[in-house]
Amino acid sequence: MAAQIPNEAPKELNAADASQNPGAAAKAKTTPAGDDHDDDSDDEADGAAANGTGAPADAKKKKKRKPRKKKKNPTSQTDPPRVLISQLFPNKTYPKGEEVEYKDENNYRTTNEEKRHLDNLNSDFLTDFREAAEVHRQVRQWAKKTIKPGQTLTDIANGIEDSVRALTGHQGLTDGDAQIAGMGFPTGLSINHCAAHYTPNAGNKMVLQQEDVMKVDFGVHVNGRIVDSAFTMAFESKYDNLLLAVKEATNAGIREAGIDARVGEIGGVIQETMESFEVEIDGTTYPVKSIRNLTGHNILPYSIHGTKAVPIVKSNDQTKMEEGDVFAIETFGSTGNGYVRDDMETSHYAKRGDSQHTDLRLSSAKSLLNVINKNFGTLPFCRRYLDRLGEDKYLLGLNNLVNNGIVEAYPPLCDKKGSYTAQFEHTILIRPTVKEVISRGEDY
Ligand SMILES: [Co+2]
Repeated sequence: MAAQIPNEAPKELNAADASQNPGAAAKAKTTPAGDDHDDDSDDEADGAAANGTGAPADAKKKKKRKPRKKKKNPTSQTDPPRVLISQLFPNKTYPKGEEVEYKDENNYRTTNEEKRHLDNLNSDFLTDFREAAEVHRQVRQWAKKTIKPGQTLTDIANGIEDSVRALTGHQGLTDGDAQIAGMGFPTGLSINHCAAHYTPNAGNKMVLQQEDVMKVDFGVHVNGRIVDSAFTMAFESKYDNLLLAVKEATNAGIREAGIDARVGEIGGVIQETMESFEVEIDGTTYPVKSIRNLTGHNILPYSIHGTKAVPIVKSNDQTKMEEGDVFAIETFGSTGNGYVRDDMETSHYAKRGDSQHTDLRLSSAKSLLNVINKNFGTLPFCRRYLDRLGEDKYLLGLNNLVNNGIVEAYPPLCDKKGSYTAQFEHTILIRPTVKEVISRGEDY
């Protein structure tokens, strides 16, 4: 999700994430081969149980009669993705992201004993982030090869979200389940001049078009460790330079990030990279502009927008990145004004972490807040997530929570009509020893 620089009202936004798949997740059937005797199958379990009761002969006999329909533990991902990621990587040995050594005076950290010790103390943190990142990569890999013009945005969003929930093993339909693992925030599917925070609400019939430029921004979390990563899809080559500009700008931001790096300077490098590109679309040449009121952001447990912003234009912000920080580095390029405004119907919301207890007089607001507390806590959600929990007629209550400052609304953010915007985003961990681009994949 992208964060937005407030203008009049102090409003805080985050916006983009996306994920990618690093590895080659092959598709595989989960059905076992007929004569594999070594998997833990139902049959073996039966046999063991039988042995335990001292009736081995019976057990054997039974085993022979039974047609083999055991499930072998799958060793590769399915299409669509439905195999638990923890099953594909036994003992939680999830792939690392891209590890980058710190530069210059921080280079000693890579091998420093004390820093390595600090790193080791953080193993749950790393494991959770790496699991979430691998889910992101596998789901986005599938999304990239599957998403085609002609599909509805609703089907695209459901396809991604069903996959994330399946791979984390948490459907999020019982109290607290969505806070163990699952969607880190709703799937943004923002098209053309819209840069961020668009996802379909119920009844949305929008269909992806051949000429569209779509930002796919979704988050995956495990135990509140949110991986925020985004990419842009286009089906016409005329947009190639726009996408390339943004991809390179994001990579420049990632390269500049590190311990003691100042965010305002990172913004300058991002802008310089972005604005060195132009793109010709249907005979007109446009400079590619950084969208100046969108930013990257740090990420805190269960909180997609921390307290630090990473601008994507040059700024005097002297805030430093520090050991232990987690950042979403995201950049947005535009052929329009390079400035976004709220537009269209809101879909994204999140309970504010700093909300005071207020005596709500509206009973529908009170009961909806209960639902939000039990299911999402401070994780962002969208209207579709309330629908799937069986909530209806919640809009009055929801707006009341927004007006009381308990829930924040994140409306879609759009540049001028007729323009095109693109986004790429990665989550990076500022570890004591190295910078880990946790969501890096072969795709971006
Ligand atoms: Co973000």
